[in-house]
Amino acid sequence: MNELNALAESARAAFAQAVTPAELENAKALFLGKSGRITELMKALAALPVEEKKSRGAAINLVKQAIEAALQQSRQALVDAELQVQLQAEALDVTLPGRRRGQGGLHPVSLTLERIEAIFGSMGFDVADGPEIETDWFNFTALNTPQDHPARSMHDTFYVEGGTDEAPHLLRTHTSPMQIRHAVQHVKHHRAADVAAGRLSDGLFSGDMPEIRVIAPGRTYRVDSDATHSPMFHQCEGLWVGENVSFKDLKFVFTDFCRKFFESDDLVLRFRPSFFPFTEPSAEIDIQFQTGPLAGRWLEVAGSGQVHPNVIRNMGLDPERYIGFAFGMGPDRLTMLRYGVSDLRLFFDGDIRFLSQFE
Ligand code: 2NL
Repeated sequence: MNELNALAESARAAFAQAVTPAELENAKALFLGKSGRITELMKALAALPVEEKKSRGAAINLVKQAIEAALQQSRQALVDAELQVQLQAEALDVTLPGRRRGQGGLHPVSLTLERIEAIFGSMGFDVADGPEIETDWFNFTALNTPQDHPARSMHDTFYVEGGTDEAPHLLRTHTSPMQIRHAVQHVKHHRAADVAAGRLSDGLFSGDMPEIRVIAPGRTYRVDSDATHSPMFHQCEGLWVGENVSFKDLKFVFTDFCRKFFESDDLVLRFRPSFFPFTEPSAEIDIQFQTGPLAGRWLEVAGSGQVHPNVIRNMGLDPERYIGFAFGMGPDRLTMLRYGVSDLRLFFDGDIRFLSQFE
């Protein structure tokens, strides 16, 4: 290798060592600068004879071009390396799954209420609605509850501001007030038709009217809080009033409901004598599964009874003509039975890990 080739080689090596553009430009100065090696070689030409000057000059030019090409290559390499570093730093992993918007869902107790409404809806029941803050007339008096009944005490019922001593306001302790309101409206509506037709009636209504068939689902409140009681809980009551409505209708309707709700055709019912101020006679309803994890045990699911004549009167109806039955159940408990949940409080803690397991 002659000295010119060696010079080109050492320039390439110096350029390749440069890590930054500044280092590269310093290396360039050593070879191509004003007092660099190439310039020195050019100056030395002056001392040579004419013939040698020509060939030597051409050879130096070739080396100079080779060094310039090497410099250009190294410059490009530094630019490429810098770009590579930047791309690495700003890299996006486009294969990461996107962040989905959370999908909401119905609360398990709401799912139960929807099922109850659908099943009773298929049997011709309307769905009543009404206020959670009630007067004591709709919550207690209309339901034949004596003035001195313990349920009326501040120990059991949440009283709220806004009422009077004669008509206190409270958080409804059951869903019955919605049924009383519904029945009163129903009777008013059909009495108006009677009055318009010239059959004026005073006092209790004993004219013609379609049957009252209604369920009343919703939140209810009692002063009670432990592992199996929440101060806010749900109830769903049912009411069927007509001229020939009897316990056999109650048994048929409620059996059909339970078999549909629990999707169990061989489920059986048992009626046990009980007492409620608003029904006479009254009965607890127990169910028993024949198959599955709960088979063989009697489970209490509802209270029921024939609507008390005083309650029929408070709806504005004549109990000599109209009669019916009513029942009340706890959707919270029905939800626990259906899904095998053992702690009521899970429904009201609002823990999304629990709640998102339903549907
Ligand atoms: C229970 C008991 C019951 C009723 C609720 C009712 C409603 C009207 C008239 C008469 Cl408007 N009765 N409701 C009747 C018997 C029992 O519920 O233990 N519920 C969980």
